[in-house]
Amino acid sequence: MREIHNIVILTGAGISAESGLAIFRGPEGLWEGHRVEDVATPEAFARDPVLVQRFYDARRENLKRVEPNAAHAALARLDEAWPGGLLIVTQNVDDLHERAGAKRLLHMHGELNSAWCRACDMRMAWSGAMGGDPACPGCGVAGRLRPDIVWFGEMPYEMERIDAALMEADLFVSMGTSGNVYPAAGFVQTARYCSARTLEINLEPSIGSYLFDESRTGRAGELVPAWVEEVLK
Ligand code: BV8
Repeated sequence: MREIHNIVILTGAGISAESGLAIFRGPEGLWEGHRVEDVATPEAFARDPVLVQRFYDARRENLKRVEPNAAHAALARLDEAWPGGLLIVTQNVDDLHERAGAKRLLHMHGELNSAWCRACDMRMAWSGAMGGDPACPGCGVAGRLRPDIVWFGEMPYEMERIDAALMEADLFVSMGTSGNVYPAAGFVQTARYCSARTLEINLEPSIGSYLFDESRTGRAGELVPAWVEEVLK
């Protein structure tokens, strides 16, 4: 068994499900209320910015009513205690990983609590509503703020840093993600190509489950703390 020094963890909506946040697919899924292309594409924003701002304002507001769960807490513990390399790459735009204390973390699809001014290109922390065309705190221009979120057709954030970590990884772990959305769904391939061990923890086998050396099915709130205890033993 190859010595494990560098770990890369990919998380998706499933890790926040037990905190009460909707996942994307399935009957109660986020997208069910809206067609993806109606709320999460630059074209949708150009076509109907009021609808898109309302969609994200509602999620930003809802985020204040939920708390991190045992899976977020376990990964924060791992981050605190793991002496080797660790990078938590989340597809989630919620702030539950950092509220649980995780530091070695990046949001490849952006963050709900961040605004991006299209006039001055500044990104800034934002916790209120963005609908109603507020002025940018930086340049003062009104109506040019958009959610700092990576929409479909847009380039995910920090892909170089992610690729570099995958190249160095001894272990790649995917948690709470269905493996539908690229380039995130392709990370397991890159990790395998770099001969890292690969583990999936998910409520059900994901689309790419066959690509993992090991697949554990169950709730993240139970399986992730157990896995972290194993690793830190
Ligand atoms: C891009 C922000 C160019 C918005 C998001 C290759 C092939 C086919 C298509 C493409 C391709 N390459 C690119 C595309 C197009 C597209 C894409 O992938 N389309 C899909 C739909 C086919 N990708 C893009 O447009 C990306 N940009 O490609 O740019 C490029 C190319 C190469 C390299 C660089 C750039 C941009 C995609 C990002 C879009 N933005 N989010 C917002 O949040 O509002 S994506 C969004 O959907 C999430 O961030 C996440 O990524 C995805 C949802 O997936 P999951 O998180 O996995 O959630 P899901 O509900 O699907 O699954 C939850 C899982 O949890 C389930 O399996 C369930 O069983 C499990 N679960 C539930 N409860 C629990 C649990 N597990 C454990 N415990 C529980 N309790």
